Amino acid sequence: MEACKGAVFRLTLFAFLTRYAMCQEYFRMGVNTNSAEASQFLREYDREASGMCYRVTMSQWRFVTNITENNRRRMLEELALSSKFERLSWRKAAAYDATRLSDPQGRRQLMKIVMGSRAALPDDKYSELQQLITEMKEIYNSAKICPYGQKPYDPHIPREYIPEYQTMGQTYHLANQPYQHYQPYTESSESNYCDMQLDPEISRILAHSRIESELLYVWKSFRDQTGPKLRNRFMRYVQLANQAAVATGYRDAGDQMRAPYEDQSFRASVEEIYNQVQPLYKQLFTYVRRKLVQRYGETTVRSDGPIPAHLLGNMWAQNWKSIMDIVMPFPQSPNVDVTAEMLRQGFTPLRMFQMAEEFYTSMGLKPVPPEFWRGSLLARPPQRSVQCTASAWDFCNRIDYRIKQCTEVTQQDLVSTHHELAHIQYYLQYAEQPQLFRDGANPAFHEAVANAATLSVYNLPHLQRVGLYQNKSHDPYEVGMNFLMTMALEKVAYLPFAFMVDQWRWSVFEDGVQNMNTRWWQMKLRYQGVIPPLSRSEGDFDPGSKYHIVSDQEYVKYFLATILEFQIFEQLCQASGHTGHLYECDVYRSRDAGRLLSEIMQAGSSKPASEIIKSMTRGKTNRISPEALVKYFRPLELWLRVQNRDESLIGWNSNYHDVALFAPQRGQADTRGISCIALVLSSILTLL
Ligand code: X8Z
Ligand code: ZN
Repeated sequence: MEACKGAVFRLTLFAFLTRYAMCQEYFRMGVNTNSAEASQFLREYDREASGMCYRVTMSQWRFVTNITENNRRRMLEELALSSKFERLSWRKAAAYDATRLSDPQGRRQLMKIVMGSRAALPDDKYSELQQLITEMKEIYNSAKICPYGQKPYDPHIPREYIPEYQTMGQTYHLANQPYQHYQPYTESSESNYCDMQLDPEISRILAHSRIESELLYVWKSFRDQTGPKLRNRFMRYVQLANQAAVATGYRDAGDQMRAPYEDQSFRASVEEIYNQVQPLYKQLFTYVRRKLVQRYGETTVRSDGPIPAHLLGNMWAQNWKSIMDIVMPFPQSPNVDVTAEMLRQGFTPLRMFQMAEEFYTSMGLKPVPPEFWRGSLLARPPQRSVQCTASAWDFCNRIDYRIKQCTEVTQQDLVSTHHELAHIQYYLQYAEQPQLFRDGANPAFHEAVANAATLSVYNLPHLQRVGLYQNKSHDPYEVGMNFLMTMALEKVAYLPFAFMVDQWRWSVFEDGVQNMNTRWWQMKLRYQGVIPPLSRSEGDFDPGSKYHIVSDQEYVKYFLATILEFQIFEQLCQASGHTGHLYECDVYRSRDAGRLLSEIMQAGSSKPASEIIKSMTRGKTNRISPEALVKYFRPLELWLRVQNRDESLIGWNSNYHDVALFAPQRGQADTRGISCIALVLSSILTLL
């Protein structure tokens, strides 16, 4: 289960960049320099914004924990009110020349209101943009596909993809849910027959089916149900988001999205980090590819080529942990999962949350308030429809904090419970900041802090300390490598994907919407080394298969969070006095680690992230650095190098056929009239 910070309110008023020294000439500011007036405005804003945030968050909570038409309507009404409030506040804030105000915290708050908003657009365009995003999200969320291989017959799927007879009735058993692989079609099931959604049905097939034709079918069908309906709306969205950004003083909407990082060479910084982790990724990639060649054969996976994107256990090839069965380093040693032990000891969702709370209080951090236990939804309620993705909620009144999680008694959910409670801890720690600063130091911080804490929870020493794992007579080296491989499939495999999503989005904002799908696959090939399993065209819109693209959520934060979580974890481990492998560190019961964590969290976004990193690393650096991640995986990297020693190529070679899968054909969506050959050549050149 993926986990997330809940309140969506901040997505509209998303944080921003102060770009301080520059902003006078760069942004059009107002003329009012009266500091007393500005302070008065900010005090009122703080009160009203907190109240507005409470109402919107409550309406969203009611909707996602009880999905009814009525709750949806109320939520939309509250969101409309909050949009009005945002526009009004923007106008008031933009009347000040923030750069001339004497109080630096006031300046920072004013800049936050003005620079993160799209309220500089005229009314009609602002509403159109909001409406487009709502529609795109609805199209995405309502995408459904038919089960594999039965009526209604899809003429686009070649004959060889019609299911093998012998797959009928095969059943996979997952953690708690038996999964029926093949549902024979009957007339009576027609009404809800084509009813498979991304979560959970389609994702489960991609994770657990090992039938190539079935993987291909769901991979393609989901894209057919999303991309083409989203493409034109997305193009208009790009136009309007760019207009809003320019009217606010940015070059384009990508520039505005990068602003909260307060780093003038942000793109170069991110690219440098990517380059530093690429060698590790290529080692992992090369080893995984060999295992896939062994599993699916050379005709499906070329032994020095890119990997077809449907074989990696995930719709976007972003998290490969579901193919651990194919790539496990030491299958004779266990891949530790304490689910069975938790069930044996009679764990319940409530006990899991109490245990996670004790993890934080053992470090001297805050217990959750009574309102948390009263208001949270910790298990799937019977007889009502709920959006089950785990999330942590701050109701903006310094009292009410909640988690929504349809908890099952599994190790995965135990980790998720600690992750969500870390978000709550963050909310509690920065609660005394003004509303505008109640957020992570930059957009990557919340996820990074939550994941840093969970890095401690996953590992064997911790599971032993809390009585969930007894050291059996297994080879500790083999158990360690299996553990690190699971972590690498989740974290290292993810990095190039998390990096490329916004590379693509920024390029669309910057260079325009022509050949969007080709450019998406160029980047997938260049950074991830994956290709589409069948031919794509500009009629497809594969970026639209990723929710964060259509819902206007920036993505590079997940790349940076994955890097930063290891950096934070290493600092916590140092503070706790840990020696030895980083992957074996447990910060449970360390007051010193708790003190450091609370220092990181307390400032919220009142200071630039660089200051927080500098004090966290005791002056060593003020930048996000991948050194700790590389160190964490070093033992696995050494093992991978040995496994890959006979490989002719670490990484991938792409050829004409790979690129032809997604380069536009002559005359198709090639607005500049470049011939097919020229485009294929230029694609190959870009890859070099
Ligand atoms: O979007 C999410 C969470 C909400 S913050 C479900 N995640 C990213 C994704 O799904 O792509 C968590 C991992 C990365
Ligand atoms: Zn999270």
